[in-house]
Amino acid sequence: MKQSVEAIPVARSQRDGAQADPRLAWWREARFGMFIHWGLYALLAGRWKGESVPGIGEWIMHRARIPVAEYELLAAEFNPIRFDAAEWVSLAKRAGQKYIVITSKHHDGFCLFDSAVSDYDIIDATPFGRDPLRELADECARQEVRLGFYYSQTQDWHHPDGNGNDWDYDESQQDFGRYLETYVRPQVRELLTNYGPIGLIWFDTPKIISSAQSRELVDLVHELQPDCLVSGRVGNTMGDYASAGDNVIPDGRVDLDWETPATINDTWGFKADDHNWKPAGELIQKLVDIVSKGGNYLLNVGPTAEGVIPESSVERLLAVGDWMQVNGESVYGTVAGPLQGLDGCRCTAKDDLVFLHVFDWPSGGRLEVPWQAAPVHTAFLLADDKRTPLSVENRGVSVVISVPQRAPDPVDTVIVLKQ
Ligand code: FHN
Repeated sequence: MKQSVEAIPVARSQRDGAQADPRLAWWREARFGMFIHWGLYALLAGRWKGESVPGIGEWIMHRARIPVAEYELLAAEFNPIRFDAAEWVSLAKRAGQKYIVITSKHHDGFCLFDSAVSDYDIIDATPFGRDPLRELADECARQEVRLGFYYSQTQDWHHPDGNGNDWDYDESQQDFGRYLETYVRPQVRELLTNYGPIGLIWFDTPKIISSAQSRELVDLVHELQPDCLVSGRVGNTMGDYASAGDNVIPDGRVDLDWETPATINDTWGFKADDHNWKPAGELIQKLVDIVSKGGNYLLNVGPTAEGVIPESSVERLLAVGDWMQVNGESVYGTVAGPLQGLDGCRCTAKDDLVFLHVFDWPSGGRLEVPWQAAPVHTAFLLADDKRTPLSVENRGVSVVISVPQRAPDPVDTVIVLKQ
Protein backbone atom coordinates (compact mmCIF):
# COMPACT_ATOMS: atom_id res chain seq x y z
CA MET A 1 0.00 0.00 0.00
CA LYS A 2 1.36 3.39 -0.91
CA GLN A 3 0.90 6.11 1.67
CA SER A 4 -0.26 9.41 0.31
CA VAL A 5 2.34 12.11 0.77
CA GLU A 6 -0.27 14.17 2.59
CA ALA A 7 -0.12 11.66 5.44
CA ILE A 8 3.15 13.20 6.61
CA PRO A 9 3.57 16.96 7.00
CA VAL A 10 5.65 17.38 3.91
CA ALA A 11 8.67 19.56 3.49
CA ARG A 12 7.82 21.48 0.36
CA SER A 13 11.29 20.95 -1.06
CA GLN A 14 10.37 17.28 -1.18
CA ARG A 15 7.72 17.91 -3.76
CA ASP A 16 10.06 18.95 -6.53
CA GLY A 17 12.64 16.26 -6.89
CA ALA A 18 14.52 17.03 -3.67
CA GLN A 19 15.22 13.35 -3.25
CA ALA A 20 18.18 13.84 -5.53
CA ASP A 21 19.64 16.54 -3.25
CA PRO A 22 23.19 15.37 -2.46
CA ARG A 23 23.12 17.27 0.86
CA LEU A 24 20.95 14.46 2.20
CA ALA A 25 23.22 11.67 0.99
CA TRP A 26 24.75 11.00 4.44
CA TRP A 27 21.32 11.09 6.10
CA ARG A 28 19.85 8.61 3.62
CA GLU A 29 22.86 6.35 4.09
CA ALA A 30 22.51 6.56 7.90
CA ARG A 31 18.89 5.43 8.31
CA PHE A 32 19.31 5.16 12.12
CA GLY A 33 20.09 7.93 14.59
CA MET A 34 20.13 8.63 18.32
CA PHE A 35 17.90 11.33 19.76
CA ILE A 36 18.90 12.72 23.17
CA HIS A 37 16.47 14.69 25.33
CA TRP A 38 18.45 16.15 28.19
CA GLY A 39 17.83 19.14 30.38
CA LEU A 40 16.72 20.36 33.81
CA TYR A 41 13.59 18.19 33.67
CA ALA A 42 15.85 15.18 34.22
CA LEU A 43 16.35 16.42 37.79
CA LEU A 44 12.63 16.21 38.45
CA ALA A 45 12.41 12.82 36.73
CA GLY A 46 8.62 13.07 36.52
CA ARG A 47 7.87 14.28 40.06
CA TRP A 48 6.99 17.73 41.37
CA LYS A 49 6.53 18.50 45.06
CA GLY A 50 6.27 14.84 45.91
CA GLU A 51 3.61 14.10 43.30
CA SER A 52 4.04 12.09 40.16
CA VAL A 53 3.17 14.23 37.12
CA PRO A 54 1.55 12.36 34.21
CA GLY A 55 2.82 12.73 30.68
CA ILE A 56 6.21 12.96 29.04
CA GLY A 57 9.04 13.98 31.36
CA GLU A 58 10.34 17.04 29.50
CA TRP A 59 6.85 18.59 29.65
CA ILE A 60 6.75 18.62 33.45
CA MET A 61 7.11 22.39 33.70
CA HIS A 62 4.05 22.82 31.51
CA ARG A 63 2.05 19.94 32.99
CA ALA A 64 2.55 21.09 36.58
CA ARG A 65 2.42 24.78 35.63
CA ILE A 66 5.70 25.34 37.43
CA PRO A 67 6.42 29.06 37.68
CA VAL A 68 9.56 30.22 35.87
CA ALA A 69 11.01 31.55 39.13
CA GLU A 70 10.74 28.10 40.73
CA TYR A 71 11.79 26.03 37.73
CA GLU A 72 14.84 28.24 37.20
CA LEU A 73 16.17 27.22 40.62
CA LEU A 74 16.78 23.74 39.26
CA ALA A 75 19.72 25.05 37.28
CA ALA A 76 21.73 25.53 40.47
CA GLU A 77 21.34 21.79 41.13
CA PHE A 78 22.18 20.58 37.65
CA ASN A 79 25.65 19.09 37.93
CA PRO A 80 25.91 16.04 35.67
CA ILE A 81 29.32 14.91 36.82
CA ARG A 82 28.92 11.47 35.23
CA PHE A 83 28.39 12.91 31.76
CA ASP A 84 30.93 11.42 29.37
CA ALA A 85 30.58 12.46 25.74
CA ALA A 86 32.90 9.68 24.56
CA GLU A 87 30.66 7.09 26.21
CA TRP A 88 27.46 8.47 24.68
CA VAL A 89 28.93 8.67 21.21
CA SER A 90 30.41 5.22 21.41
CA LEU A 91 27.06 3.84 22.60
CA ALA A 92 25.42 5.33 19.52
CA LYS A 93 28.11 3.76 17.37
CA ARG A 94 27.75 0.38 19.01
CA ALA A 95 24.01 0.57 18.44
CA GLY A 96 24.62 1.21 14.75
CA GLN A 97 23.34 4.79 14.93
CA LYS A 98 25.09 7.10 12.52
CA TYR A 99 23.92 10.44 13.82
CA ILE A 100 23.04 12.05 17.13
CA VAL A 101 20.52 14.82 17.69
CA ILE A 102 20.58 16.45 21.13
CA THR A 103 18.31 19.06 22.69
CA SER A 104 20.26 22.32 22.71
CA LYS A 105 17.14 24.06 24.02
CA HIS A 106 13.84 22.33 24.65
CA HIS A 107 10.50 24.02 25.40
CA ASP A 108 11.54 24.74 29.01
CA GLY A 109 14.00 27.26 27.58
CA PHE A 110 17.10 25.99 29.38
CA CYS A 111 20.15 26.10 27.10
CA LEU A 112 22.44 23.12 27.22
CA PHE A 113 25.16 25.22 25.58
CA ASP A 114 27.05 28.39 26.32
CA SER A 115 24.97 31.20 24.91
CA ALA A 116 25.92 34.87 24.85
CA VAL A 117 22.29 35.97 24.64
CA SER A 118 21.14 34.12 27.75
CA ASP A 119 22.25 33.52 31.31
CA TYR A 120 19.86 30.59 31.46
CA ASP A 121 22.47 28.23 30.14
CA ILE A 122 24.64 25.44 31.40
CA ILE A 123 27.72 27.62 31.80
CA ASP A 124 26.15 30.63 33.50
CA ALA A 125 23.41 29.02 35.55
CA THR A 126 24.74 25.66 36.73
CA PRO A 127 27.69 24.55 38.85
CA PHE A 128 28.76 22.16 36.07
CA GLY A 129 31.01 24.63 34.24
CA ARG A 130 31.28 22.50 31.10
CA ASP A 131 29.50 22.75 27.74
CA PRO A 132 28.16 19.29 26.81
CA LEU A 133 27.51 20.33 23.21
CA ARG A 134 31.17 21.33 22.85
CA GLU A 135 32.27 17.98 24.25
CA LEU A 136 29.81 16.07 22.07
CA ALA A 137 30.85 18.02 18.99
CA ASP A 138 34.52 17.14 19.61
CA GLU A 139 33.70 13.53 20.34
CA CYS A 140 31.41 13.13 17.32
CA ALA A 141 34.17 14.53 15.11
CA ARG A 142 36.64 12.06 16.64
CA GLN A 143 34.33 9.05 16.32
CA GLU A 144 32.89 10.11 12.95
CA VAL A 145 29.28 10.42 13.99
CA ARG A 146 27.19 13.30 12.62
CA LEU A 147 25.88 15.70 15.22
CA GLY A 148 22.61 17.61 15.03
CA PHE A 149 20.98 20.04 17.44
CA TYR A 150 17.33 19.98 18.45
CA TYR A 151 16.14 23.57 18.98
CA SER A 152 12.66 24.58 20.11
CA GLN A 153 12.09 27.64 17.96
CA THR A 154 8.54 28.48 18.95
CA GLN A 155 7.76 27.14 22.40
CA ASP A 156 9.87 28.64 25.13
CA TRP A 157 8.17 28.59 28.52
CA HIS A 158 10.99 30.59 30.12
CA HIS A 159 11.37 33.52 27.75
CA PRO A 160 8.81 36.30 28.25
CA ASP A 161 8.19 36.47 24.48
CA GLY A 162 8.38 32.74 23.80
CA ASN A 163 5.28 30.70 23.09
CA GLY A 164 3.44 28.34 25.40
CA ASN A 165 3.66 29.65 28.96
CA ASP A 166 0.27 31.07 29.89
CA TRP A 167 0.75 30.68 33.64
CA ASP A 168 3.56 33.23 34.00
CA TYR A 169 2.93 35.42 31.01
CA ASP A 170 0.02 37.20 29.41
CA GLU A 171 0.31 35.87 25.88
CA SER A 172 -1.54 38.86 24.44
CA GLN A 173 1.37 41.03 25.54
CA GLN A 174 4.06 38.86 23.98
CA ASP A 175 6.07 39.82 20.93
CA PHE A 176 6.93 36.58 19.17
CA GLY A 177 8.69 38.39 16.31
CA ARG A 178 11.00 40.10 18.79
CA TYR A 179 11.74 36.73 20.42
CA LEU A 180 12.74 35.23 17.06
CA GLU A 181 14.82 38.24 16.11
CA THR A 182 16.65 38.89 19.37
CA TYR A 183 16.87 35.39 20.80
CA VAL A 184 16.23 32.49 18.42
CA ARG A 185 18.21 33.77 15.46
CA PRO A 186 21.27 34.72 17.56
CA GLN A 187 21.18 31.31 19.24
CA VAL A 188 20.85 29.44 15.97
CA ARG A 189 23.82 31.50 14.79
CA GLU A 190 25.79 30.44 17.87
CA LEU A 191 24.94 26.79 17.37
CA LEU A 192 26.08 26.93 13.77
CA THR A 193 29.18 28.99 14.41
CA ASN A 194 30.71 27.63 17.59
CA TYR A 195 30.52 23.86 17.20
CA GLY A 196 32.03 23.04 13.81
CA PRO A 197 30.05 21.39 11.01
CA ILE A 198 26.56 20.48 12.18
CA GLY A 199 24.58 17.78 10.39
CA LEU A 200 21.13 19.17 11.05
CA ILE A 201 19.01 21.49 13.12
CA TRP A 202 15.94 19.71 14.47
CA PHE A 203 13.33 22.43 14.93
CA ASP A 204 10.11 21.27 16.61
CA THR A 205 6.48 22.21 17.34
CA PRO A 206 6.13 25.12 14.90
CA LYS A 207 2.73 26.18 16.30
CA ILE A 208 2.35 29.95 15.71
CA ILE A 209 5.43 30.52 13.55
CA SER A 210 4.49 32.13 10.24
CA SER A 211 5.60 31.02 6.81
CA ALA A 212 7.91 34.00 6.47
CA GLN A 213 9.45 33.27 9.88
CA SER A 214 10.02 29.60 9.06
CA ARG A 215 11.57 30.62 5.76
CA GLU A 216 13.91 33.06 7.49
CA LEU A 217 15.10 30.35 9.86
CA VAL A 218 15.71 27.88 7.04
CA ASP A 219 17.62 30.55 5.14
CA LEU A 220 19.68 31.46 8.17
CA VAL A 221 20.73 27.84 8.71
CA HIS A 222 21.64 27.42 5.06
CA GLU A 223 23.49 30.73 4.97
CA LEU A 224 25.63 29.75 7.96
CA GLN A 225 26.17 26.13 6.96
CA PRO A 226 24.83 25.30 3.51
CA ASP A 227 25.12 21.56 4.12
CA CYS A 228 23.26 21.61 7.41
CA LEU A 229 19.82 20.00 7.06
CA VAL A 230 16.66 21.47 8.57
CA SER A 231 13.92 19.25 9.98
CA GLY A 232 10.43 19.57 8.53
CA ARG A 233 9.19 20.70 11.93
CA VAL A 234 10.55 24.16 11.24
CA GLY A 235 6.96 24.55 10.09
CA ASN A 236 4.86 25.62 7.14
CA THR A 237 5.92 22.64 5.00
CA MET A 238 9.52 23.76 4.83
CA GLY A 239 12.77 22.07 5.72
CA ASP A 240 14.95 19.50 4.01
CA TYR A 241 13.09 16.42 5.10
CA ALA A 242 9.71 15.51 6.47
CA SER A 243 8.85 14.26 9.92
CA ALA A 244 6.27 11.64 10.78
CA GLY A 245 4.46 12.06 14.10
CA ASP A 246 6.19 10.96 17.27
CA ASN A 247 6.34 7.16 17.36
CA VAL A 248 4.25 7.06 14.17
CA ILE A 249 5.14 4.66 11.39
CA PRO A 250 3.25 5.21 8.13
CA ASP A 251 1.14 2.30 6.85
CA GLY A 252 3.09 2.02 3.66
CA ARG A 253 5.93 3.32 1.55
CA VAL A 254 6.38 7.10 1.44
CA ASP A 255 8.41 8.49 -1.44
CA LEU A 256 9.99 11.37 0.43
CA ASP A 257 12.92 11.87 2.73
CA TRP A 258 11.24 11.34 6.08
CA GLU A 259 11.98 10.31 9.64
CA THR A 260 10.14 8.87 12.63
CA PRO A 261 11.30 10.18 16.00
CA ALA A 262 10.57 7.57 18.65
CA THR A 263 10.93 6.64 22.28
CA ILE A 264 12.24 3.40 23.81
CA ASN A 265 9.87 3.71 26.75
CA ASP A 266 7.08 6.35 26.75
CA THR A 267 8.97 9.51 27.65
CA TRP A 268 11.67 11.55 25.92
CA GLY A 269 13.15 13.29 28.95
CA PHE A 270 14.13 11.02 31.88
CA LYS A 271 11.28 9.87 34.11
CA ALA A 272 12.20 7.62 36.99
CA ASP A 273 8.94 5.67 36.99
CA ASP A 274 8.56 5.04 33.26
CA HIS A 275 9.46 1.38 32.96
CA ASN A 276 7.49 0.67 29.82
CA TRP A 277 10.54 -0.34 27.82
CA LYS A 278 9.99 -1.80 24.38
CA PRO A 279 11.84 -5.06 23.89
CA ALA A 280 14.93 -4.93 21.68
CA GLY A 281 13.23 -7.17 19.10
CA GLU A 282 10.43 -4.65 18.72
CA LEU A 283 12.94 -1.84 18.21
CA ILE A 284 14.71 -3.85 15.51
CA GLN A 285 11.43 -4.57 13.74
CA LYS A 286 10.40 -0.93 13.96
CA LEU A 287 13.72 0.16 12.50
CA VAL A 288 13.31 -2.27 9.63
CA ASP A 289 9.65 -1.40 9.13
CA ILE A 290 10.55 2.30 8.81
CA VAL A 291 13.50 1.73 6.51
CA SER A 292 11.42 -0.62 4.34
CA LYS A 293 9.04 2.32 3.79
CA GLY A 294 11.86 4.70 2.93
CA GLY A 295 12.34 6.47 6.27
CA ASN A 296 14.89 7.05 9.04
CA TYR A 297 14.47 6.02 12.69
CA LEU A 298 15.58 8.54 15.29
CA LEU A 299 15.48 6.62 18.55
CA ASN A 300 15.56 8.54 21.81
CA VAL A 301 17.42 8.21 25.07
CA GLY A 302 16.72 10.37 28.11
CA PRO A 303 19.83 10.60 30.32
CA THR A 304 19.53 11.19 34.08
CA ALA A 305 20.46 14.48 35.71
CA GLU A 306 23.83 12.94 36.54
CA GLY A 307 24.49 12.38 32.85
CA VAL A 308 23.85 8.65 32.69
CA ILE A 309 21.88 6.97 29.93
CA PRO A 310 19.51 4.53 31.68
CA GLU A 311 20.76 0.96 31.69
CA SER A 312 17.47 -0.28 30.18
CA SER A 313 18.15 1.91 27.14
CA VAL A 314 21.77 0.85 26.93
CA GLU A 315 20.92 -2.86 26.99
CA ARG A 316 18.39 -2.46 24.22
CA LEU A 317 20.61 -0.30 22.05
CA LEU A 318 23.41 -2.82 22.35
CA ALA A 319 21.06 -5.61 21.29
CA VAL A 320 19.98 -3.58 18.26
CA GLY A 321 23.68 -2.99 17.57
CA ASP A 322 24.39 -6.72 17.67
CA TRP A 323 21.70 -7.30 15.08
CA MET A 324 23.00 -4.39 12.96
CA GLN A 325 26.51 -5.80 13.15
CA VAL A 326 25.28 -8.84 11.22
CA ASN A 327 22.52 -7.26 9.14
CA GLY A 328 23.50 -3.61 8.72
CA GLU A 329 24.00 -4.06 4.98
CA SER A 330 20.23 -4.53 4.65
CA VAL A 331 19.58 -1.18 6.36
CA TYR A 332 22.30 1.39 5.64
CA GLY A 333 21.88 3.21 2.37
CA THR A 334 18.90 1.07 1.40
CA VAL A 335 15.60 2.24 -0.01
CA ALA A 336 12.06 0.90 0.24
CA GLY A 337 12.12 -2.54 -1.37
CA PRO A 338 9.93 -3.73 -4.23
CA LEU A 339 7.73 -5.92 -2.02
CA GLN A 340 5.38 -3.83 0.10
CA GLY A 341 2.41 -4.67 2.27
CA LEU A 342 3.42 -8.24 3.12
CA ASP A 343 2.41 -9.67 6.48
CA GLY A 344 5.31 -10.65 8.72
CA CYS A 345 7.88 -9.61 6.16
CA ARG A 346 9.54 -6.35 5.10
CA CYS A 347 11.67 -5.52 2.11
CA THR A 348 14.58 -3.14 1.54
CA ALA A 349 16.83 -2.79 -1.51
CA LYS A 350 20.21 -1.50 -2.51
CA ASP A 351 21.85 -1.60 -5.95
CA ASP A 352 21.08 -5.04 -7.38
CA LEU A 353 20.22 -6.61 -4.02
CA VAL A 354 16.79 -7.09 -2.49
CA PHE A 355 16.66 -7.84 1.23
CA LEU A 356 13.73 -9.81 2.57
CA HIS A 357 13.32 -9.25 6.29
CA VAL A 358 11.38 -12.19 7.63
CA PHE A 359 9.71 -11.43 10.98
CA ASP A 360 7.31 -14.39 10.92
CA TRP A 361 9.23 -17.46 9.89
CA PRO A 362 7.25 -19.88 7.69
CA SER A 363 6.68 -23.45 8.67
CA GLY A 364 7.61 -26.31 6.39
CA GLY A 365 10.98 -24.98 5.19
CA ARG A 366 9.63 -22.90 2.31
CA LEU A 367 9.04 -19.20 1.99
CA GLU A 368 6.85 -17.97 -0.85
CA VAL A 369 6.58 -14.28 -1.70
CA PRO A 370 4.95 -12.53 -4.64
CA TRP A 371 7.51 -11.84 -7.34
CA GLN A 372 6.85 -10.64 -10.87
CA ALA A 373 10.18 -9.01 -11.64
CA ALA A 374 13.11 -10.65 -13.43
CA PRO A 375 13.68 -14.14 -11.98
CA VAL A 376 15.68 -14.52 -8.79
CA HIS A 377 18.96 -16.30 -9.50
CA THR A 378 20.51 -16.41 -6.07
CA ALA A 379 19.25 -16.31 -2.52
CA PHE A 380 21.23 -16.60 0.70
CA LEU A 381 20.98 -15.69 4.37
CA LEU A 382 22.72 -12.39 5.06
CA ALA A 383 24.00 -13.83 8.35
CA ASP A 384 25.70 -16.67 6.50
CA ASP A 385 29.31 -15.65 5.87
CA LYS A 386 29.68 -18.49 3.37
CA ARG A 387 26.66 -17.23 1.43
CA THR A 388 25.47 -20.79 0.92
CA PRO A 389 22.85 -20.59 -1.84
CA LEU A 390 19.27 -21.40 -0.88
CA SER A 391 17.36 -23.17 -3.60
CA VAL A 392 14.95 -20.95 -5.45
CA GLU A 393 11.94 -21.75 -7.58
CA ASN A 394 10.67 -18.94 -9.81
CA ARG A 395 6.98 -19.42 -10.46
CA GLY A 396 6.23 -16.36 -12.55
CA VAL A 397 4.00 -14.63 -10.04
CA SER A 398 5.91 -15.70 -6.96
CA VAL A 399 9.23 -17.05 -5.85
CA VAL A 400 9.65 -19.96 -3.46
CA ILE A 401 12.81 -20.15 -1.39
CA SER A 402 13.88 -23.24 0.55
CA VAL A 403 14.73 -22.09 4.03
CA PRO A 404 15.79 -23.71 7.32
CA GLN A 405 12.95 -25.23 9.31
CA ARG A 406 13.59 -22.91 12.25
CA ALA A 407 14.08 -19.18 12.10
CA PRO A 408 17.82 -18.50 12.25
CA ASP A 409 16.92 -15.16 13.89
CA PRO A 410 13.52 -15.08 15.62
CA VAL A 411 13.34 -11.28 15.37
CA ASP A 412 14.30 -10.73 11.74
CA THR A 413 16.14 -13.13 9.45
CA VAL A 414 17.40 -11.36 6.35
CA ILE A 415 17.40 -13.23 3.04
CA VAL A 416 19.30 -11.62 0.19
CA LEU A 417 17.87 -11.99 -3.30
CA LYS A 418 19.84 -11.36 -6.46
CA GLN A 419 18.28 -11.32 -9.89
O1 FHN B 1 6.84 18.57 22.46
C1 FHN B 1 7.88 17.83 21.90
C2 FHN B 1 8.26 16.66 22.76
O2 FHN B 1 8.63 17.08 24.01
C3 FHN B 1 9.43 15.92 22.11
O3 FHN B 1 10.55 16.76 21.99
C4 FHN B 1 9.02 15.46 20.73
C5 FHN B 1 10.08 14.72 19.96
O4 FHN B 1 9.67 14.52 18.65
N1 FHN B 1 8.61 16.61 19.92
C6 FHN B 1 7.53 17.43 20.50
C7 FHN B 1 6.20 16.79 20.34
O5 FHN B 1 6.01 16.33 19.05
